[in-house]
Amino acid sequence: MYPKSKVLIIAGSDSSGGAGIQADIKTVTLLGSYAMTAVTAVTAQNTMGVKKITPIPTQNVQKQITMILDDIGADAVKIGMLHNVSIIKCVHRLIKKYNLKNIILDPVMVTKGGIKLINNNSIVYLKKLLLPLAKLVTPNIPEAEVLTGCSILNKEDMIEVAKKILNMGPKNVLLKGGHLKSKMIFDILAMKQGIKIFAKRKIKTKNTHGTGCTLSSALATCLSQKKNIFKSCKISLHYVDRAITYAP
Ligand code: PXL
Repeated sequence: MYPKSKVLIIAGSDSSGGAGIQADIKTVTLLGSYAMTAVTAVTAQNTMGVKKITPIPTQNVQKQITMILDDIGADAVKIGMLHNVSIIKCVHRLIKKYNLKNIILDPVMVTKGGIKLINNNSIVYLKKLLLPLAKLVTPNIPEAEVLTGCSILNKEDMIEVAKKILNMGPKNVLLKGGHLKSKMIFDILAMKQGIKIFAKRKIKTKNTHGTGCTLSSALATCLSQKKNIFKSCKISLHYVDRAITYAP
């Protein structure tokens, strides 16, 4: 089948295949588009945890991206683990230079097991350089707390914090509620026009590794296929829900 659009993924590799670039390629492909990648770091990990993280030199990351953009082009860009300040600055420069649209920023910070995928200094640059360029940013609750310095205990806090992040420059914010301890999950979409809340029952499972990566690449794919923000969120959240239900 002819792919519907082209998606550039800038992220880290997860050897276990559940998260990172591997989850992204599977998602973009399953949703009918063409996946291209720039690898920022290689992790060695399995279901028990991350053993080693090796960053790719910035010049190499830059070349991966420019080779793609000078030839094939991209209808959307999914940004995941960027690992360090040098790579963040490089990605910022290239987004500007190529005037890239439909930037989906997953502000990846730590793994579920608590391993840092980005250092504190990087968070400053992520906020300053990349948040303002994003069409959509997709923090989970711990990431939203780091981005704003506010703590989140309930749905009302989530709405306030999503609005705060929106004021930091991105066009839209999808704040994912899976970390709250409740039977329902509320995901908050903050747009310039207002707030939408997606509610669903939490699925009791340990198989949530890679759900953030999968969601952000589903969103990038939907936006690259010219679906609007609300419809993209609806389709992508449903896709991840099904992926969790049927995870091996
Ligand atoms: O889910 C966050 C994440 C992103 N990218 C890579 C990862 C992980 C979590 O393990 O390994 C490469």
